Amino acid sequence: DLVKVRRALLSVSDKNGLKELCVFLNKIGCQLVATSSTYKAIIDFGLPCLTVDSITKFPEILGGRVKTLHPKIFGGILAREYLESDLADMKEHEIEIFDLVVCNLYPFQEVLNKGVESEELVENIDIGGVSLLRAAAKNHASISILTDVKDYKSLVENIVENNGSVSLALRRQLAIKALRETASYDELIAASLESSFKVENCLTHKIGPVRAENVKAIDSLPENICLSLNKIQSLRYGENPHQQAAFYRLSDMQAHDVCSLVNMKCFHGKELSYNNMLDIEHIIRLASDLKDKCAAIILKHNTPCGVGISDISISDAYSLAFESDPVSPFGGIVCLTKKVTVELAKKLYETFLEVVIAPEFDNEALQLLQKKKNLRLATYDSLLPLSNKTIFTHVQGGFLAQSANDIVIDKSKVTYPTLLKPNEEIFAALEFGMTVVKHVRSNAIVLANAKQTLSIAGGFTNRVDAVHNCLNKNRLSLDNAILASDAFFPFADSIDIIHKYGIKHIVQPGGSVQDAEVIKACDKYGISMLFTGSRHFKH
Ligand code: 93A
Repeated sequence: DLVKVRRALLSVSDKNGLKELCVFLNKIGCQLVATSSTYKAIIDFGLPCLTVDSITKFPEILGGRVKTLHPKIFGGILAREYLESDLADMKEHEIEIFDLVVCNLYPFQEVLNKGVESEELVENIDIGGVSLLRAAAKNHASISILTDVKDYKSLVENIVENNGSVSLALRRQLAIKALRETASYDELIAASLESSFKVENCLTHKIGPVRAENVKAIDSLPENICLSLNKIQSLRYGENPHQQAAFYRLSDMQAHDVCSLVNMKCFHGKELSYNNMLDIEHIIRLASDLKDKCAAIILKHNTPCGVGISDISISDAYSLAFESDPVSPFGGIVCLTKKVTVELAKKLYETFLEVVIAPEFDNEALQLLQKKKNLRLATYDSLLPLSNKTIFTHVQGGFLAQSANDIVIDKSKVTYPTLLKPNEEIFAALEFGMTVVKHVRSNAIVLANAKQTLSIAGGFTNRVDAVHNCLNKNRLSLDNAILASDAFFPFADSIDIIHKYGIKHIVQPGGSVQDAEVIKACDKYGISMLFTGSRHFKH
């Protein structure tokens, strides 16, 4: 299981720690072979080294695009010393074995941070280095692969411990690390090219574990951003009349827009207020998640208070949204995903609303609604998908940034832990409930059926109070009602309450240490529960 380190290939962009490593390798009698600038550095350390060219008898070409891509190099990395036929090939073609590859890749992230042109960015896509990592990782039975400067020390210690050899355990760990590096490196390149070419990617692509979970997703947010803000307008006042306020917009909206205020045109009514703008931001995010449906959303104070979807008409969707909570819409805002008809306009006219936003308004509907001088009427061009967008939240002296919460339910993560499973109609209600609860301030609970919310409770500091509040204020029939929770139930106590109200279906992310207890309680009461695996905190 031990592999002696007799010959090493070095090709590193990051030269940190290189001297100490090479001094050590030289001391144990390991021959060093390196690509051009790595070779120069090693010679400058006063150590013996061979160039890759002297092995391949072929110069680096295309300005360095082809350096190590040669059978004399890759044969030496991929050969299995325990296989007769491999050894015969090596002999025939005069290829010598490498026992160690030290390679870190072109610093794509650093170049990206400098905000260079895409041509320079493309030049920093490493090809040979990625292949070196991949080949050495594949052949970890015979070779070690070092890619992170931080791991040089562990390798040296391992070699000392094993009298000049590397253990299989370490070679395996290094191989896994190298493969993770190539995966996240490629993900970063794909994401940056997608945003620099400013294309909306219409090809389906696999959302693998790298994209969903890898920390690189966070690393791919920029290191430095030069925010340039333009003052669009002064506002009458802020959240309260004694606060001053203005609306600023990023000058480069392409990279950062989140579909909100920016592509929305307010064409009638009083000037938009600070609170109107915040509410519009939040209602449009929820509308984006329902953009393929005929949906009506009523929202107050950043929180939806009624959501309806209909197969019949947009007017029907609004009635469904209004029905569950006819009190809260007073002074609220409404967003529709379809054209406002006269039938709907008549209903909207009956309530005091601050803003109505829709893709279009029927002429007759406009005539009626424009009679209300103060009511703001607005249109939007399109509801952009939330994916690949960065969301900024202000704090004093800075911003917090995160990528948009662009999933509702990731079907590959869904599990059915209870004895009873939901049928198709119930699944539709569970999906709808989860869509809405995602946009309610945590801790949030939503009661819904497949076409409307029945009750929405949010902003609670514990889950059981949210459950209580939601069930208690519901005034509609609970037939086929489902309960959606934005995060897991920490205890089974909420399930006891849910059962008392006769709810038979729950959707929640799961992931609590008490999940087993929660599942047991559901099974005891004949409740079906779906785990989505995706939490939707909204703070
Ligand atoms: O342009 S490459 O993709 N072509 C190659 O064949 C190749 N081989 C190694 N870049 C290649 N490398 C990379 O060069 C390594 O990943 C490393 O980052 C860098 C080291 O080159 P130098 O020693 O000249 O600085």
